[in-house]
Amino acid sequence: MKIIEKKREIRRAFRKAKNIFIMAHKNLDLDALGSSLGLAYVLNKQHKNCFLIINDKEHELGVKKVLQELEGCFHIITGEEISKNLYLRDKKNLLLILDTSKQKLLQEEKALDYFDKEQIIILDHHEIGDETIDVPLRVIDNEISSACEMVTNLIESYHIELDPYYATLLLAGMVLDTNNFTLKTDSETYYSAYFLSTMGASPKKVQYLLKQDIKAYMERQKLMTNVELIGNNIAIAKGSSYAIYRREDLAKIADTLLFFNDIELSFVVAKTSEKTTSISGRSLGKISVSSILEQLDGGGDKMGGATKFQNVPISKAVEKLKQVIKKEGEE
Ligand SMILES: [Mn+2]
Repeated sequence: MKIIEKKREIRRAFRKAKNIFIMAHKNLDLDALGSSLGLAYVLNKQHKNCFLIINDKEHELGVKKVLQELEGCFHIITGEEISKNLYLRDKKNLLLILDTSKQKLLQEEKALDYFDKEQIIILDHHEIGDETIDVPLRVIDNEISSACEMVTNLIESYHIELDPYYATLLLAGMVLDTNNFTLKTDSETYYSAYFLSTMGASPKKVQYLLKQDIKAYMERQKLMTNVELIGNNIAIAKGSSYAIYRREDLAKIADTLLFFNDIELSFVVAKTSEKTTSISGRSLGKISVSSILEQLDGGGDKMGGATKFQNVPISKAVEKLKQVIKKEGEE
């Protein structure tokens, strides 16, 4: 379902609410943050009290830059502070969930307790799963590039002048999730980018926000040098047992592997802590990542997913993964 089909209901819910809580997934990225701030900007203009729920203690580089630049501009609270910021009369609270639909991925899993189902709206571009939160008003469109594109569509329907800074943030989220307009990009994605550009979005600033740390890049490159191919379409990158990576980095490497000719499915197996071996998977869509990783106690959707093991060496994790891939291939 497309967001435009639900825009009336969504806007009506916004109109009725006084205090609006906005929350995205754990480990904020620029799509989660950009869509949250883009909406908060518009809702503030409609004289709503917006609260951004952020529990993350650490942020990736781009998110850190934005939060620093906007310090004091938004009301950011932790999950624990929800209750004291609720509007006390007439059910005028609203919870907006962006860029995920799964409870255990939320910044604050307990946030749902404070709201009736009718007071929760979900806007997400990942696939529906068993753990998807069931509320009457949700738009889960996994054809669209990003949460930022969804929010851009909604903002466009308001016919308001968007501040160039927020247009830039929304564009950054789209650039991130489409990997520079190479994945999940169609004419509507370009149209949204065009719209943001007319609002003053700056590609140069987007580039600045998405700039990576050279050391982290070098670490990732090391992982790219140890890649095993299964058939000609599945790539598995393996970390060395003494290097510890961030989970986001594994996902980024898996993304990068999909850029190579013939590769349809990619996995990265590496340590994410002394005792944890993690696997991150990505797919172009033909073979489902979740159907493989679920057999290894992980989760995700068709396009991407992850799992982790405690006290399992990398070689053993790779072996388990290969067994499941083989089994799936035979079916
Ligand atoms: Mn996203």
